[in-house]
Amino acid sequence: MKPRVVVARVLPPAVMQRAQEEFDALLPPPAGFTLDELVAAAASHGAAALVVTGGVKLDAAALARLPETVKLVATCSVGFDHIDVPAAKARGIAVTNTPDVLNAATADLAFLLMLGAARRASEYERIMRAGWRKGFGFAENLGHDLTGKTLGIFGMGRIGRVLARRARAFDMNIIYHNRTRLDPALEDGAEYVDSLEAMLPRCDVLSLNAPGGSGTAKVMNRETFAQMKKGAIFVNTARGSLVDEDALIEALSSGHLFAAGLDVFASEPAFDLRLAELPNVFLTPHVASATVETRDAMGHRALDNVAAIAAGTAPRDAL
Ligand code: 8YV
Repeated sequence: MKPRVVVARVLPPAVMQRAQEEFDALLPPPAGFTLDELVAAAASHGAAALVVTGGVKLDAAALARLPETVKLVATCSVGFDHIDVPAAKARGIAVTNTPDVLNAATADLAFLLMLGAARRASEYERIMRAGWRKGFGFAENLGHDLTGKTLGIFGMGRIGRVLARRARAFDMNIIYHNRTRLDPALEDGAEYVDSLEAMLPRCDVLSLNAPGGSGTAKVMNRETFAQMKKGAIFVNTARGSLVDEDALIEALSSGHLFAAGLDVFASEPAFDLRLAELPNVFLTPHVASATVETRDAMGHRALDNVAAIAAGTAPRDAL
């Protein structure tokens, strides 16, 4: 008998097809299942596994509503702050994520944000769309080079290291802070700084690449933004929870920060619209992994984890 699976959100076509072929899969409506619908679907289908995405919040209360048949929640995301993993485990539910396959896409988007912020992409785009008719003076409306600048990476994990590789090709100096120093063989010239506070005054560009959750909540706040150089650039493709957005808005409005590139927000999708009013912010709607290739790979990786559990073997990405 094929394992019973409920897919909570519409996944790329090839992934949906594989789910149908390999499992007894209940697929979602175009808008995805709401939490109530997901709970009901899991019960009526007798699901052993749920395949979810980052948009499906499974806190302890939600997990408690799942039927006892559910033994796995496979999320198509590297982050898992939307799932209460200890609560899941306490109920005998394993949780898996999809690391690695989105490193390149996420690092690419971080780089797009860095360039977009440094080169005033959002302002220039708006000028063009408004029908540019008045030329700029030679010294007007200038952006900044990335070449030769220092990039600080907070969270030198899999994505941070791929970002560092891209930054090296732009002749940037790389410094990083992590809970623990990397094996020097993996540093490839990046310099370890043993605290965020010590790293901040040295960054021309700061990129957040650390996971969300209580350990990193609002690490960027009034005090830490003040420790950044005047004129620095701030980039976030990690989680909005790492940032006190009031403090960020102040730092951008006062000119303390030159610009920011943001893909993630404290509240999504209803993000703080004051950010959209600032000219020096380059914004994207949480799309760092949103490429055809990467979303396919994420979906397949989640199904690999379901298949492993169904076969009675340890899934590659158990949390
Ligand atoms: C997703 C993400 O956009 O993987 C993550 O942690 O934040 C993103 O890749 C998303 O949540 C898709 O499920």
